[in-house]
Amino acid sequence: RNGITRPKGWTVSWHSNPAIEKHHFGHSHPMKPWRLTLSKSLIMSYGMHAAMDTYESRVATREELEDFHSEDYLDFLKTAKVALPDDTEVMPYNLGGSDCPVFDGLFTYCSMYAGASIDAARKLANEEADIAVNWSGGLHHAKKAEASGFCYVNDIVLAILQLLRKMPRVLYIDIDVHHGDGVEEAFWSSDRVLTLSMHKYDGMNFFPGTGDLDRTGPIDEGNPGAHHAINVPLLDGIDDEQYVWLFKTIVGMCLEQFRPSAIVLQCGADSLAGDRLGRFNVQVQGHGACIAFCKSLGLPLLLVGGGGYTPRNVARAWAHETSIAIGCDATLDPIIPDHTPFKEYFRYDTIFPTLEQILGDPRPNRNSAKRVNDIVQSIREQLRMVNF
Ligand code: VJV
Ligand code: CA
Ligand code: ZN
Repeated sequence: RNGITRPKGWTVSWHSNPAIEKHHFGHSHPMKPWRLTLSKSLIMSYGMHAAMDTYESRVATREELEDFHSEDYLDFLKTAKVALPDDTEVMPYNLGGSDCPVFDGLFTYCSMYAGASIDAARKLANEEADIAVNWSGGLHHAKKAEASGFCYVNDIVLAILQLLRKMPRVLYIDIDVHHGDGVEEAFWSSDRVLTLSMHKYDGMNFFPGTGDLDRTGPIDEGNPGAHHAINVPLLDGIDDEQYVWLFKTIVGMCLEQFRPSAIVLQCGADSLAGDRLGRFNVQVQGHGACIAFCKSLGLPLLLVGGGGYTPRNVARAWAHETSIAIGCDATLDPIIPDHTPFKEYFRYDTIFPTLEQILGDPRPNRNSAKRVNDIVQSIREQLRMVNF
């Protein structure tokens, strides 16, 4: 044990349930809920659970889900049957394809990760926690009446709606390698939520194909949501230095102009180097520096998961980020504890498996210094139109 103790005057609430982790999207589907088991075992082998208030995730109620999703979509999601191999019938709501398959227990899976984000948001709204963590959430592509990109229910939108009951303004930040289109769309016409997503954007070639720099909100002037969508389109191979500089600079500007009452941070781990679907060269240190920066702002902070398709790297990042939330990152032994279940998963990369060392073929960085500066300049001008 690293002797991790509960920080004084500081509460982190941790929301999880093994029932979520046992679901399967199907053979060789990139989304693997057991990456949550791997993350949890790493967190617990460091003894970090002892420093948090731990809660078992529960299913969201029908009423809670209807805060965002349409009744007909929820009806279908609840009753959808796993297709037989010879069944070619297409399902509505973008369900049943290879990205969003219908699998055993789908509705329980969705309701539970949503229930966890809703509970986490309520802990913050009721001032019962300073940071609330739900690594099973962060499913940012789900729409009001449509599944999309491995996401069926948008727990982030539901959590933000909870926060808005008590707080005037919420800043949403999304460091998943994909564009946070579902959250952006849900609050497109609102001036109470500022959405900021950093993602790979390459015309229509990378999912979901939206999130260009000039998509800043509704274009009809007078719509309260105008200018309240911030998009940071990036190219392959961005490194820690550029990524963290962009993050701190842009989030800093958002804070000044928008003065949020709380921050919701989607910590998608597919922006890490070596991700099966991602294209960036961000390390555990850089990814974690974004979480540390948000914590340093002293606002109620909701951390949710998201993408992440190289499970051993996902577990490293989210264990490291849990330690940042608690404030024990500096004292954590970088060598992964010997008694970690599934230790084999961390053996492949290094001779001495460490928490922060991930394997990633260093991709050439296609982001020039000029490009990065131009992005900041453009967002600076956009934010001049945003006033709290
Ligand atoms: O690019 C797409 C859509 C297609 C149609 C479906 N085929 C399978 C892939 C191309 C246009 N979808 C993306 C969705 C990414 C979702 C990311 C979610 C998050 O991280 O942002 C938040 C949790 C995509 N990229 C890769 C795949 N789908 C993919 C899906 C598979 C697969 C391999 C790759 C589904 C099943 C199997 N292999 C067996
Ligand atoms: Ca993103
Ligand atoms: Zn993603």
